[in-house]
Order: sequence, then C-alpha cells, then structure tokens
Amino acid sequence: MASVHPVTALADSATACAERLRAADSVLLASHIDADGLTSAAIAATALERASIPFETVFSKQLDAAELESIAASDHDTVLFTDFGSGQLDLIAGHEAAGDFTPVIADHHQPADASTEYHLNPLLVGIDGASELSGAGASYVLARALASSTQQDSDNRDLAALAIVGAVGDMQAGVDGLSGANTQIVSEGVEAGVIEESTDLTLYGKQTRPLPKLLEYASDARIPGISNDAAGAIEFLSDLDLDLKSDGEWRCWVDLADDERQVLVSALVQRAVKSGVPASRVDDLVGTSYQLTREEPGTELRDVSEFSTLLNATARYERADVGLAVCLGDREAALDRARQLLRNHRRNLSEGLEWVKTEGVTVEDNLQWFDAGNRIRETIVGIVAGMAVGAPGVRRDLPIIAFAEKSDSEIKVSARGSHQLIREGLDLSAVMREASRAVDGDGGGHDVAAGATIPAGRQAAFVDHANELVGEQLDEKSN
Ligand SMILES: [Mn+2]
Repeated sequence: MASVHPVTALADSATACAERLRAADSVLLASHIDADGLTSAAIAATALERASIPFETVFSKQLDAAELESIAASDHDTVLFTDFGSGQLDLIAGHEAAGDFTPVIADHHQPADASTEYHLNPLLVGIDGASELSGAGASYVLARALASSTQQDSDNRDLAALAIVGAVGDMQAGVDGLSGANTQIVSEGVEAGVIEESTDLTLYGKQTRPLPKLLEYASDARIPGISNDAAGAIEFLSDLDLDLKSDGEWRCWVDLADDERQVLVSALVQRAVKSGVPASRVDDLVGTSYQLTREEPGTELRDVSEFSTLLNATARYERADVGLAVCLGDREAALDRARQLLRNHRRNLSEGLEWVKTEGVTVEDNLQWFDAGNRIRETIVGIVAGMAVGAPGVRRDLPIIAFAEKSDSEIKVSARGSHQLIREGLDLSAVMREASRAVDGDGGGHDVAAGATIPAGRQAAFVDHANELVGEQLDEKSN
C-alpha cells in the first residue's frame, strides 16, 4: 500500500487521533452544518464504520458552551469533532480536564488558546486552513490513518471524492482549481478512480442546467447581452452552427461532444472580448473543474460544485440529516428531498432579490443598506445582499449591509464587499465586530463577507457606526 498519509506534515497527529479512536468504547461524532461539515461527517462516519468503531452523529450550527454541555452529557467516552472544535478548544479542554470526554479534533479553523493531545489541524503545521485544506480534508487525512491502523479491506481513498466536495463548498477552489494539501487529496482520488480533473468551462451548472440557463445565470461572467439576459442567451446559442436541442429541449453542457464544447467556448470568449469584458474575466471562463466519476452524469452529484451547493441547501434549512444521507449514498428519498430543498432555496433567493430590487437600498456616504424585516430569511439575507450588488440602484463601489429579523428581539446583520474595496482597505470583519458591539451586539467574519447580531431597534445606530468605520478604513489606506 502506498503512503497512508496524503499530507505528510499531518502524519503524526493523524496517527495519534486514529489510535485514540481505535481505543474508544464509543464515539460521538459532532460536526458543523454546512457542505464542508456534512462531508467531514460523512467521511468520518464511513471511516469509523469500516473500522468497526461504534459511534453516533450529531450536528450543530455553532459549537458554543450550551452545545458542549449537551455533548458532555451524552455517554460517549470520546468525542470526534469535525470542521469545528479548534476554535472552541478552550471550552473543550475544560470538559476534558473535568473528565467528561476525550476530544479528538479534525478541523481547519484557527485554534483557540489551549491545547489537547488529539488535534489534527493544518494550521498547527504551517498549512493554510483557509485555502489549502478544509474540514473534510482534515477528516480525510484522519480516515486514511484509520484505515491503515485497522484490518479492513478499504484504504478509504474513495472518500477523497467527499473531501473535494467539502473543500469546494468552503470556497477553497479558484479558477485554476484547488491548491496546496488539497491537490494531494485530488491525486489520491484520481488514482482511486473516484475523481476526474479537467480543464473546462467554469460556469456553474454544467451537469444540470439547460444551455440557455447555464449562460443566463452565470452572472459572475457579466457578459453583456448574455448574463442575466434570457432572450440574449437563447439568441447567442441559436446563432451558433450547432444542434443544441434534442427532442425540442435544450441540451446541457454535459451532453455536448468535445468539438461542440470547443465551438461554444470560443464563440463565448469572442463575444466577451468583443463586448469589452476585461481580459482577466474572459480568462476565468475556462478553468479546472472536478467530476465525481462514480456519480451519474447529468446529476448534481457528478459535478463537485453542484454537489456542494446541494449540500448547502440542506444545511441552510437545518436538514443536516438529508445532506448526510446523500453523502453516505442515499440516491432515493434523501436525494429527492435535497433537490426539493435546493429548489425552495433558489425560489427564496429570487423572491428576496426581487424584494430588494423593488424596495431599493439607502445609500450613505460610505455604504448602502436595506432592512428586510421578516421578508427575507435571516439565513439567506447575506447571499441576497451579494446578489443585489450591480442591480439597478445598487452600487458596486460601496459595501452593502442587510438587516433581517432573527427573532422578536434580535436582528441579523450581513455585510458584503468587493475585492476592489478590500484592496482599498475595507475590512468588514472589523466593521461588523465594532459597530455591533457599539449597539450591544456582536459579530465578525471575513474582510469581504461578515455578519453580526444586534438587538432589535438598533439598526439606525448600527448604520451610523458602520458608515463611520468604513469611512475611516478607506481613508487610512488612501492617505
Ligand atoms: Mn470548513
């Protein structure tokens, strides 16, 4: 058998974690609810099952003190945390010291200030957890170590497929695909015959969207007369010398032969160049994509990015059970349910977007905002805010802040910026944290996308603080 450690730097911690799990009486597997967390759990669950280690699975949106209390109250001697745990290490270490359970952690988030023995995290060995290894990747490294320390048939390399879905779900892939430790997992998946890597059109929906929808919905490409333009997309396709319909229905990208794909790509590139789309965005039309070779062509599961979107749709509506079942191979009831959740999610997004377009945004000196009240779910208001940028009346050169009711007493705040604004000094993570704390709330996140929760009725004061903070950040950088 080839090396069992796809990421050599993590070999020692993976081996130690695997040994601890082997010695457990029973394991509670606790994982985060999102595409990366669901795939992390599916990888860990499959590996534990194959190693004949008894376990139960629980999911959580946020691993806080209350959640850890309930985990501690279950009677498992060992708790395996995947895609979270590192950031809550201080709390977890407290439970460990109290003898509640032995923690084993496979995560890629920034560790809190504490330490524990069985801790597998790329950041501890100088690997970037934001771009080079996901929670699912860390779980995969653990799964490979578990296979090698048990008498079992599988070497768990087939689980690389789910690890890649998790990494892509956590936005670790660029136009040129995955990088760093992730590429070692891709290689193992290719060797195991579960992953295929190819250079292809980068637009989302190659497996499941009829060609006009594939082009129309590719809003990132921003090709005038095609993106966000149903009639324009159909006209563009009809003008090509290709037979793109079958039985009167538009075909999907996946149905096209190589030569047909080439004709379409070059026509699209030509059209983009002619319409004045910047060269960098034209280049981004083609890049690296990953397919799961054991999945049915023409399904969401065949394409890694469509698979991760399907999982996120289950997670966003708190149906981790559905997402996990799909990851574990349910292609009947769970897959149907997941598809239903995704349709529902898309409907919610487009209704939310229509609402913002109708109501408009309020523009301040340094930001723009809208308050959706209970018209847009708080779990999707951030995505809707991001989608609204560029719509008539919504500016690209200002960050956007969105409010939505979380409960009677709490308001969810979501903020989105652009990479251009980040280069100019914007850090929405700091803005959300400081502005929310100024109104008795709390928040944080990333420079380009962040969130907060504030008490109801404090929106106006929050906008004032945020407006001022953004102004300071952009000023400081330009001076
Ligand atoms: Mn993750």
